[in-house]
Amino acid sequence: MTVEWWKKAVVYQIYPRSFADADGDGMGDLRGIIGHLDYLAGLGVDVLWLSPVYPSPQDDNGYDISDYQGIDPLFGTLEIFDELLAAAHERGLKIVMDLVVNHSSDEHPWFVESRSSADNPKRDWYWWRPAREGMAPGTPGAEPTNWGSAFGGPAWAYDEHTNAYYLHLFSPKQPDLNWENPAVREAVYAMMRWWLDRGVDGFRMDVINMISKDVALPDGSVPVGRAYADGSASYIDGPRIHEFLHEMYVQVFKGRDALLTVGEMPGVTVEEAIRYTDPAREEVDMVFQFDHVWADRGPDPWHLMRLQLTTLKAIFGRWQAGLAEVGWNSLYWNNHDQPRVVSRFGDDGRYRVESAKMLGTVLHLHRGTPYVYQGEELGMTNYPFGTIADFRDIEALGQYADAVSKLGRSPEEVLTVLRARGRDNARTPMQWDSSPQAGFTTGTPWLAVNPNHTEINAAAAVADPDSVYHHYRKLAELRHTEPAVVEGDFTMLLPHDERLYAFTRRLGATELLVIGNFSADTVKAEIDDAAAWSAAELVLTNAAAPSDDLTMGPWQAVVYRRTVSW
Ligand code: TEU
Repeated sequence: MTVEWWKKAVVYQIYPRSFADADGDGMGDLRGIIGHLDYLAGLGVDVLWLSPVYPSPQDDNGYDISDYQGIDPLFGTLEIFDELLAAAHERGLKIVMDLVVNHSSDEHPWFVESRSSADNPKRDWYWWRPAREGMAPGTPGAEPTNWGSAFGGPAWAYDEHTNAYYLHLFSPKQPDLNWENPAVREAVYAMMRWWLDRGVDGFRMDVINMISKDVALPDGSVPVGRAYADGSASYIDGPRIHEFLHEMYVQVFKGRDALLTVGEMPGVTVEEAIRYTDPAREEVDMVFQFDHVWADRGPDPWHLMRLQLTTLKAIFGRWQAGLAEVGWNSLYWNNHDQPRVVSRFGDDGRYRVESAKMLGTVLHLHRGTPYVYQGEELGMTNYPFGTIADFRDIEALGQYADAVSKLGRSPEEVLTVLRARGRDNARTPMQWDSSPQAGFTTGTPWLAVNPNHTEINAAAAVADPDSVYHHYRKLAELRHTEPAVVEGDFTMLLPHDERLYAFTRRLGATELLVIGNFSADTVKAEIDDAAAWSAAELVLTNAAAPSDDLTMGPWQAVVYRRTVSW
């Protein structure tokens, strides 16, 4: 049986506005990416996923698209995009686009038409509903359901012009498209084919498990720490989701080779993921699940909770076992919505380099396709945010407003959580060198550069053979050269250990042992066969070889390989 190419691949996510600015306007752009393709090829990754570069009012940094078939002038032009695609392909790098079709921008011509009158042919392309029965339209509580939006406030916006509400699970500038309408689906598929014909290599599909809604739109209940109800039971893995994704596969992907599709799916369960990624069902290649990035989220969103390593292991163990026979995992610590992993699960002080390498090792040695988010390969850290004025993210600002103004939470308790978990941590400019704006821009960056760029930057990392960058390069190389990393089965060891993360991978006669120390303590790995393992080939580590009883130093990671005959 042939192994699909994307099982052997490492994907690198670029958040274009924060990657590299070639024209000095303080915002990253396509020419900035072109200028750093050799850096990416040097890292040994196979695929670049670009966060949205389409025309957009930038209410949610491009996840609000007003033209699906163009490039925002902030980033360049379609001609420059074609140049980027060709230059990437020349270096053996594929390009995957972000597909944001749960919602469009309210400035997209489809929505402009839809809101223009109640009998416009595009009216039904979005979710329009009258006010709640017996309530005056436009008054608080008159929304058709009690759902909150992800970015604070209600999930419905009142439009005086036609005296009706439209649904927006995210910002009011991101109205949800109505996938029940076949014309919407056809328009989306045609747009996707247009990009594939242009030469792009696949799609990362934004909140794609939310496109099918329960048309009854029932109310939800209000969670702790939130001002509005959670409606997600009506739109996560909704009634027609598998039908829609299979239809998309048939209409867009069937018969085309060498593509990659990954569905971003907040709240997806293992059971649903098996259906989404079973090749026989023809839906998507893999999904982004959220369980592990929600593992340090307590019942109250405004109380920080520390990660329990046993919880994290139970989550990954469940996903590894669940998709062992059918389907495929994607693996990630970071993306543009998550805080920096070295600050979150590692130690961004004394053991920054060691813990960044350990986290990379543990993740990349799981079964699944690993994703690296820009700067993760440098061990970039969270930003030292001060007040709410330092944040730009619509989510941070909206949730802060709800928590402080509507729920009376103290600004300081909310800020404590936003500083640790806020999305802007991921979005500070890429740190290329130690110069004043980190080599990101010659102008004023749209979001402040982390002051630690004088120490943490790509130029320094590439020059230092012991850097996090070179460790990530070795992880990509190991995936390309060792089939057991790609295809080996997965066995979790030491599930109850709160400091060590250990597992084996096995393919035929090859067995790998991976151990990561999630602490600054020196800890002995109490596994069967420790003496034999420590005599095996040490393929990769971030420190000196452990002693012959597998005693792991602070934040140490090891990968051993041996040949077994039973
Ligand atoms: O994110 C989906 C999503 O669920 C986010 O709300 C995420 O869980 C949250 O921000 C974590 O704090 C996708 C995109 O990745 C995100 O950037 C967009 O804002 C969102 O969809 C709407 O398009």
